[in-house]
Amino acid sequence: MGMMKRLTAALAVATVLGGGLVAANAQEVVLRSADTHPDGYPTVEAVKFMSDVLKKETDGRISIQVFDSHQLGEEKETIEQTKFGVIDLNRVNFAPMNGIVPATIVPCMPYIFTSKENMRSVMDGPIGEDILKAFEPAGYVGLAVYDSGARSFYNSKHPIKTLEDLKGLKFRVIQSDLFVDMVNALGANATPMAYGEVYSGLQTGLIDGAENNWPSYESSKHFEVAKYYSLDQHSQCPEVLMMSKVSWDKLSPEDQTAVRDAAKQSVTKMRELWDAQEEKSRKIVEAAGVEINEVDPAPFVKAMDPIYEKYADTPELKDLVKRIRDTQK
Ligand code: GTR
Repeated sequence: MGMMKRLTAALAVATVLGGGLVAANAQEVVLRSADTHPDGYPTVEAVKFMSDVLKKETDGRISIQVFDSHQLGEEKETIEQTKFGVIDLNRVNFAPMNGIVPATIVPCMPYIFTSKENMRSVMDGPIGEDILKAFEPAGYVGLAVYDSGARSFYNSKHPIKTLEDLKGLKFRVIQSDLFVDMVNALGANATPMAYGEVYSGLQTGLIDGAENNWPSYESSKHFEVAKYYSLDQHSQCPEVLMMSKVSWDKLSPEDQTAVRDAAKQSVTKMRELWDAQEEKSRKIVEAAGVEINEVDPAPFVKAMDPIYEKYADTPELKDLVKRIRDTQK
C-alpha cells in the first residue's frame, strides 16, 4: 500500500479522541452509549431511534452506537465512566443516581405517582426539567426521561399478599440506599447487588427474590428462577438518558441542540415501545407459568411513611415532593 493510500485508510478508521467521542473520519462523530438491557429492549431501541434522528439532522455527522447487554459494565461502573467521558451517553435507572444527584430520589419514592399518566406528565413538565437540570453539577447532562413501569416484588418462595409474607425473605435491590430502606421498612431483608448478578443469586438461593417491572423481569429471565410475581407496585422510579459533561463540552452549541432535540424525540418512541413491551412481557411470563397476584397497597403505602421522613430531608426535596403531590389534586 502506498503512503497516500495508507493515510486515507487511517483517516477512515475510527480513532478515539481522548475520551469516548469517536471520530470515524475528520467530520463524523460516533457517540458511545451504554445500556444494561439486551438488544430489542425499549430503552435500547429508543436510543437507536435517537441516533437515526440525530444522523438525519446533522447530515450524517453525528450518530450513536449503543452497547447493549452491559457490554460496557454494570450500571454503577458505567455511571463512573460516563462522568469521565470514557462513555459518552448512558441510559440507566434513576435509582443508582440517587446518591449522586439527590433530586433523582423524589421520583423513585414509594407510591409517589398515582398512575403512569401522572408520572409521564410530571416528568414532561417543569418538575422533570428541574430534575434533569440537577444532573449537571454532578458532571452529567440529563437529556431525557424514559418509562420504567412500576417495580413489584417477585420471589421463589410464595406469593406476597400482605406485609407478613415479606418477613424473613431476602430481596436483591437496585444499588441505592433509598431502595435498601424501602424494602427493609416493609419488613423484608434488602441486599443491594448489580443487575447482572441477580439471576445466579436467585438460582443459588443467595437471595429469595428481587423487584422490577414486567419487561425487566421477563428479559432478564428472572421469572425462570422466581415464579411468584406480586403486584405491589411500590416504585415507578423512571429511567434517564444522560450524557457525559466532558463529551457534551466537546460539541458545538448547534450540535448540543441537535442532541437534545433528538433525545426528546426518542421519548415518544420509547413510550410506544414500552406500552407494547409491558403487555408482551406479561404474556410471556404468564405462559411460562408465573403465578401473579394482586396486592392491596394500603398497608404498604403506610409502612413507607418513615422513608419520606428520612429521604425528603432538605427543603429542595420536600418542595419537589409537594410539587408532585400538587399535580394530583
Ligand atoms: C431495570 C432498569 C435497569 C436496571 C435494573 C435493575 O428496571 O431498566 O436500568 O437499573 O432495573 O434493577 O438493576
